[in-house]
Amino acid sequence: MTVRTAVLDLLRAFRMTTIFGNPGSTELPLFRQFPDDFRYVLGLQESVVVGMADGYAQATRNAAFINLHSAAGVGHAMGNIFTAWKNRTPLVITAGQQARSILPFEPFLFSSQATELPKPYVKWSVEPARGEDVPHAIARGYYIAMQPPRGPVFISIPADDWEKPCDPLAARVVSSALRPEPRVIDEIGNALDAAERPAFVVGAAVDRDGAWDDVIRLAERHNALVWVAPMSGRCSFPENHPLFAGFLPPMRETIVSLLRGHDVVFALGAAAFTYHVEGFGPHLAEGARLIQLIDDPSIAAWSPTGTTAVASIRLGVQDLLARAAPSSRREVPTGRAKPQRTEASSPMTVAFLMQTLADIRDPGTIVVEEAPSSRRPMQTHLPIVRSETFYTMCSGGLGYGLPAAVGVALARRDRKVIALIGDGSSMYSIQALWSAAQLGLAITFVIIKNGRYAALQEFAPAFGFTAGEPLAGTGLPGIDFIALARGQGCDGVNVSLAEDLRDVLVDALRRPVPFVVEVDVS
Ligand SMILES: Cc1ncc(C[n+]2csc(CCOP(=O)(O)OP(=O)(O)O)c2C)c(N)n1
Ligand SMILES: [Mg+2]
Repeated sequence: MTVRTAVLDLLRAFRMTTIFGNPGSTELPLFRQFPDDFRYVLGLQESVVVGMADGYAQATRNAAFINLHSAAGVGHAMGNIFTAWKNRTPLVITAGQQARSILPFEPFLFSSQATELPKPYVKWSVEPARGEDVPHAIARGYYIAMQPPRGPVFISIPADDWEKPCDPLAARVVSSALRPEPRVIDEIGNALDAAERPAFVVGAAVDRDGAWDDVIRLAERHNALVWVAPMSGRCSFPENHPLFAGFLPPMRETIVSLLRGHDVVFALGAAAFTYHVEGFGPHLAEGARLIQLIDDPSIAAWSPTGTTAVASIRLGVQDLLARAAPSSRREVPTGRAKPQRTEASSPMTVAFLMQTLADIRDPGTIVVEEAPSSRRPMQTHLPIVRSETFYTMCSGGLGYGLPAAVGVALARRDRKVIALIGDGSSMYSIQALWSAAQLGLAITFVIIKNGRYAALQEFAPAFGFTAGEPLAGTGLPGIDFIALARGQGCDGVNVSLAEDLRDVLVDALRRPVPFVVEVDVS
């Protein structure tokens, strides 16, 4: 047995027979006699590779295996490694290194401090001391990546290691979902029972942990309004439920005001809170008490206030449900008002685009979004109503959504995937269209073309710009997304008239292959 055959056996045992990568010389030895039961998914830039793997890992609920090229490949990948870290996506990232015997001579395309390069955005990083230790490093990396809170790990592998003889290594069962302490569950449960007007704030970890149904039951038991935590990467509560209240923005004062009147705020699988702009004063209105259930000890440690249980969200909520139901039922609070229908206009609004999508999509359709200024109208007009049907990034780093949609679609060939991507966002990793075309995935890419970085322009007043003051570096004229798509084997069509939109989208969603719909919006 060689390191290569031992690693391939381990990957089989871990159900990681899809390798996302972009190869270079130092990685080639892994692919000698590449076995038939493995599949190599090529991304034409390393940010695409990691974005696809992230979507795939989230949709399969298992770590994805990545192979990058030495320092240069890890460098290109770094933005989406940061995103995987924030998304808490389990990834086993390997990268080639030059052969050990020439490392003293600073060889071409080596990585001088390979394990330092991806830090601090990996949970663990190693270059094994001996070639024969590589299988153990990959197994250990897999278990670490899968331990909550999940995340990426990094293993640097010198090129000559793959042929080294070594012993086989059997996969193990490592169970790491933790139950909360009963004492703390009692404290949280008592606070919920005694609350007059409780609110839940749900974050991505709820859906990630498979706690969707349990959280609905808990919210219904307590008649609690349910808010979405700022910058959630997944949907964790049906957005058409009567208890659904809406989305909290990443702004301290606004959160305080939106949650005013609630005496107990229960953050589930969510930081309390993620801020994007400077804010001052209390984090919650006076008299309100924060309680939190989170799988991330680091978030638990920086929470400014309240009682926190660090545990599996699913097991924690099940423990709360196992308590006796509160004797007196509160009145049912009023959730978010139904949005007003919006009218067709010329040019078309993003709200009209989202409303049209909501009218025609099947509720089981998966939406992957990266369209910063379109997010508000999407949240209003395109409700997500089922578990595991919405993905965006928790990091804010653009260049994730387009490849993530490809990874999600690869994992879920049973589903239609709609990628809602801003014109600016799509250009960070446009090569993902090529992978989608090669893989024949049924993705509808809706490119929201406003010709600019609108989110930055909308943000400018917060930094002292006056209305209408020009903002450097935010115009995006002259990009033809249909040409870019066709050049990569993917067909597409432009829509500029509101009256054409519905038919174009219906046709795109019926296609069994990827298709780009470039929508001109105001
Ligand atoms: C990697 C990275 N670079 C830059 C930014 C800053 N940024 C935030 S929103 C935005 C504009 C995105 O443009 P587009 O996708 O067209 O969406 P729009 O704002 O027009 O809705 C930019 C550049 C970022 N978040 N991530
Ligand atoms: Mg734009």
